[in-house]
Amino acid sequence: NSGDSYPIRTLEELGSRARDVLAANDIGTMVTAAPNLYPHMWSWDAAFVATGLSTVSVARALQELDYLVAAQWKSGMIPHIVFSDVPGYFPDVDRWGTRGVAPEGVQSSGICQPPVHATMLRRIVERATAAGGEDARLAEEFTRRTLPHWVDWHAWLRSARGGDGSGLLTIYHGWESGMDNSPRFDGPYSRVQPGDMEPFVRTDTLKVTDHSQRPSDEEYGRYLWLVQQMADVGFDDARLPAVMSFQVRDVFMSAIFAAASEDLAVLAEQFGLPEEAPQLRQWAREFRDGVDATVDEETGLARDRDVLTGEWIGPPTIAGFAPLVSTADQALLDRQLEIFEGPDWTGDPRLAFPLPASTSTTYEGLKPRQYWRGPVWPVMNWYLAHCLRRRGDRKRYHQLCEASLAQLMEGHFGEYYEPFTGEPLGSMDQSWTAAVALEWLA
Ligand code: 2M8
Repeated sequence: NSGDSYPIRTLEELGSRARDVLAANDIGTMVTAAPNLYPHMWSWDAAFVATGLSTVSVARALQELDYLVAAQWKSGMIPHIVFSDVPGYFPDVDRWGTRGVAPEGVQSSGICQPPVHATMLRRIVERATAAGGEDARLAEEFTRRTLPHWVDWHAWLRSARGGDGSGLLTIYHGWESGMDNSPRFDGPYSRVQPGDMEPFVRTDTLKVTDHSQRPSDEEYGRYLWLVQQMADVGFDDARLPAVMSFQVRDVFMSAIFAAASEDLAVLAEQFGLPEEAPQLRQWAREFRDGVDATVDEETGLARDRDVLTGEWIGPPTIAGFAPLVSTADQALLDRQLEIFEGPDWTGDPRLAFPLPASTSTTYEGLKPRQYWRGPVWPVMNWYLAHCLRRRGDRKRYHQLCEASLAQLMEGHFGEYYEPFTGEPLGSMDQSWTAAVALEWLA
């Protein structure tokens, strides 16, 4: 897509380039997460991509969610990757070993990702309803038809991953959090000891040739070992707690679940499943409280918990702002916003743009070029801003919008950005970056 003039000069041009990126990554059945590095559908990427697409075509946006929902497992789990036939990504479906476990005809991974779907669907429905006509009709038809699937997805999360009374969801792989190598997981991963497994060759480092932007080989060994542990028990939810050597109560995913359960309750009331709403609202309350209870009095940030050691997880990462997504406690919200805008986060004067990095910029473990260890992620900026706007905070939405658009004008739709220089890193033409550019412009 790239065109030949960088940086982009006008917002119109930014929008048209973003649409080009999504069109170029559209292989018909799905919009792949990125053209080269990620030639498949990722669960939470697809939700963000759908909302971006809905600014162009509601029909195409719903098709994206439809394709994802068609891959739902019998248990209710929505898998984190739905594979296309494009080769070149590792681990592929064979390495996952999900054939025979995943539904007939579906090629998928065997883990999940953060449940942003209901929140994004609500956004699409609101946009389509405002537009009226055919868009409104399609959104209503889609929502009525797929609601039971989204409810099953939330019920699976609550029962298979969140039934221990903590009000937090447990993940069995860092990939489930979506923030793969965040320092949040260094402690839990340090206790994962890979045993005998098939050798493997990474493909990500063939594509992102500056390897310092990706996780290390040692980290990948642990990632693959966890896949092996799950495959050995046939991805049986009931057996995972006894075998997995990585188990973390993920605070950010839990906040997303709380917010999305509320959004799903609203959709259920509007589109023919009102009897599900009380249960969904109950889950929203339970997980909102679970998230609030993790906040460290001293730092004001929310924390994950290592299930296997019972320890709180300390590093100051963007996940610490989980209450911005879900809390109903005004004092907590105010404190979090003060930290968010303070010198350790968006108020750090060294930043290229006042946007939240994936770890605090004053954290000693900050790696400003490495994936989830420091770079700024455009998709996170928009998601957090969206959550603030939902609370009625238009001022902060507009501040984040202005900073994000300024960042994106460099024109590459990077997967992530160096916080101090604004250099695009990881994959270029990343779909969810283009999608949130369209949301900012909408
Ligand atoms: C990254 O994760 C995948 C594994 O799931 C990878 O590195 O191969 C993460 O940033 C994740 O959050 C994202 O959904 C995925 C696709 O963009 O890439």
